[in-house]
Amino acid sequence: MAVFPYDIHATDGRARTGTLRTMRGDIQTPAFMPVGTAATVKGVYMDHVRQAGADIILGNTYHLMLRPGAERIARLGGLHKFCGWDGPMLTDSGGFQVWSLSKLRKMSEEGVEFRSHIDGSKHMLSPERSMEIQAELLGADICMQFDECTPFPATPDQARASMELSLRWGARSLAAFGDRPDQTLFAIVQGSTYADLRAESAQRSIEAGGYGGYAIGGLAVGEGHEMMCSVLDVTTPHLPADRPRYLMGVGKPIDLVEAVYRGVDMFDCVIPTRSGRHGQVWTDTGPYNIRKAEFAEDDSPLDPAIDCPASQNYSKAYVHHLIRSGEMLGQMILSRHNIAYFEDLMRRIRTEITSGTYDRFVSDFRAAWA
Ligand code: PRF
Repeated sequence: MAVFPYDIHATDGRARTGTLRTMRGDIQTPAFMPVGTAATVKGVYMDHVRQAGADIILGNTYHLMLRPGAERIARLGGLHKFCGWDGPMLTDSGGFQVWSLSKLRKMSEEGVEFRSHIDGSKHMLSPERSMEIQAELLGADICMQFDECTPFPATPDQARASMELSLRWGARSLAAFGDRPDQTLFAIVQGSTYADLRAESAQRSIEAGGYGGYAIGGLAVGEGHEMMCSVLDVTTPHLPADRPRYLMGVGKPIDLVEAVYRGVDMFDCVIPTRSGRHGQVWTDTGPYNIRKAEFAEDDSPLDPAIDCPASQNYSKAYVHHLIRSGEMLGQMILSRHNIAYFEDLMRRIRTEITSGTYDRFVSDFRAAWA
């Protein structure tokens, strides 16, 4: 398989900034990937996702295999053509979404049998089927190994058994992925909150050989911000310095700032679009809700500092009115603004690392957030 070139331009403490070069274009890191679960970044045109500064988006095996079906997307020319995003795309392998969304799961060494959360129909995911869907049928540029996201809390024995299963599924994912010169496969490090297991999971994934990057899974599952930071502290030092590191399903702006500080390069999260649909506006001091009465006659733009039409061209009063009226344009404006805010934050993070001033940026950000 391909191992995409990853040039690290600057480091500052453990933080790094670089460029991951895929066949469909470059990804500037640290990078935030908007989530396009159902072949759409909900409520935002792909042009606008790109304009907001996203280099890569994420798609989901689980949702797409159920609807419209992975084979159908393949017949229609693959996921990029289907949804109109011609840049790099990463797909998650499906296990985590089965675990969080479907009922009647049956886990075995082979994989997971489950019923669709949409119509109750029966399906199966295994490392082999997940690789077929991600690499062959959807055509993702970056595919994820099939894994089990260890629930929190887990005893050391439960965490080890789950980690061992993910390592076996990782080996099967590697074998099934095969020889794909234009696509790459990332490992997923598990091990719950245990430093020794995180180190072992990283080490054995590296020894398995050939992964193009390393994800950190099993976090943001209820352990809390402080614990997540402690787990990152004991995990990133065991990952290869020359490969991208991806913290799955994270997070709020403060989580991104703290994770970059600990050496993470890539993130994905539904927060900008999901919370936008509920009226939330993200800023450096945290989110606020535009529904609040105090914005009813506030004629100022959402955020004049963000270079995005949604942030600059509509007043808080107008978006307040749209959201209160249940108008879909309100949700679209906020989703677009929030993505632009997250992408702007990543740009600022990259600039600060390049300047060697990331420490200072982190202290200021923590103070403003608190
Ligand atoms: N594994 C996979 N996808 C994920 C996770 C994981 O552990 C998480 C954990 N927050 C989010 N998405 N495959």
